[in-house]
Amino acid sequence: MTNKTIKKTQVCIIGSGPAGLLLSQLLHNQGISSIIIDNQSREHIEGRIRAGVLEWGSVEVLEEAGVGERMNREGLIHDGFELSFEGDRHRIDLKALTGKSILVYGQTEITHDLIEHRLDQGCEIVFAAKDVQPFNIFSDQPKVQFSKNDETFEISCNYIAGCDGFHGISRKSIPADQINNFERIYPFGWLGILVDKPPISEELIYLNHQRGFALCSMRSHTRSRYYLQCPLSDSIDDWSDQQFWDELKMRLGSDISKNLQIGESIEKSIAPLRSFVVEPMRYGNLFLAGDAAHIVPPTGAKGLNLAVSDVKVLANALAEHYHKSNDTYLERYSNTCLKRIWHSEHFSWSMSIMMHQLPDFGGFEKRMQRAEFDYLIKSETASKLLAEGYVGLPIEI
Ligand code: RFL
Ligand code: PHB
Repeated sequence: MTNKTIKKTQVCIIGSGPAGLLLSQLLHNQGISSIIIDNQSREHIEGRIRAGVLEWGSVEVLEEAGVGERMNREGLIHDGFELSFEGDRHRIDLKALTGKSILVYGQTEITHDLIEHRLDQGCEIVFAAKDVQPFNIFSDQPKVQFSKNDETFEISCNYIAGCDGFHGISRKSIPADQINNFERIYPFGWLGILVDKPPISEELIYLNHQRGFALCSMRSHTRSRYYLQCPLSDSIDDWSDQQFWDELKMRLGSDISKNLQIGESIEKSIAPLRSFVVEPMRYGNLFLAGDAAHIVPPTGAKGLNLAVSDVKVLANALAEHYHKSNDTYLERYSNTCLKRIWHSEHFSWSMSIMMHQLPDFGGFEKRMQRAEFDYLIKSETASKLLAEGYVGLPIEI
């Protein structure tokens, strides 16, 4: 028989992305213990380039969690963004239309800040764990087993939080007949590039050109992030930096691209676009949160923000359980989250459809896209609707 090291905690968290780390931090602030297990190394996790835009509601949760110091110092407040459609430009004034702004601060930085905080406070984060497996999910003593350096470990807990992203093990551990999946896969991807050059513009630009979608974003005043819609069959080897810049310039047009500063890429990657939701987000004592439960296409910048709102709801529900023996919040966790999730799913889906070139779109559908854009220009009500979706609904717990 092989030896097993057994540990105990109140909440075992699978996944050390923003959802898992922030949940652990919010629980710690409520005096609730957790252990985090991830199958990737710390270097890999801290090196991933992902989201860049935070809703104000997310900023407030991160501040409340105690990890807002660097974010508030280095993050860039944006009061609006720009849409460009076949060369016609329209600014969405978020501040004037909704009273709210967004914060440009990289997910990479949030993850780094959270890992530092959690380790400083003595939280156990197991990186590079192998064969992570939740079991006894339906009992009042669920467990998570994994191995590391040829040793086997078992974490015994009250609850498991499945924060292990779309490809994680948590959702897959739920019997298929106990959940419903809703999915749409888009017939294109986003090719992203990171470059140490000042951004092309002070605000983000989302652009639909007949050659495809493009996005001009940033991480700071000296670091820019650009995306191009590309065929799913492309690989990053098909795109030299020069090819990327040439294609971006064509889509931006001379008016916008005159401010483009190009350079050698420091990261390049292709991401597929998907909409996905699982219902419900709970099975026994396993709670799913973040990308483990839902995916949005990145066009609306919602994925990270949904991860933040899920774990805010979950941390509150667990605090009600531990401190007030009140389980009503845990019971309604899935329904509470799904309302906000479906709103963001709809927003991300509709913004994606308006701003991309879809291979099966003919003349009729293209005129529908144009009509939607023209309506945004003409109608403050239409712009306000888009602005409200972009800054995000309030987080209700
Ligand atoms: P993550 O970040 O994927 O973290 C999951 C963690 O689980 C680990 N893991 C496992 N651990 C143990 N056992 C297993 N079997 C495991 N399998 C996986 C992984 O190693 C990882 O550490 O999920 P989380 O925490 O739910 O966070 C979600 C966000 O990462 C995601 O929604 C956003 O990045 C999406 N997103 C954006 N969201 C925004 O809100 N604003 C944006 O501007 C934005 N831009 C983007 C994006 C996502 C993009 N890509 C790469 C798809 C731009 C892009 C290009
Ligand atoms: C990013 O900067 O990575 C980014 C910004 C806005 C989006 C998606 C990604 O909608």
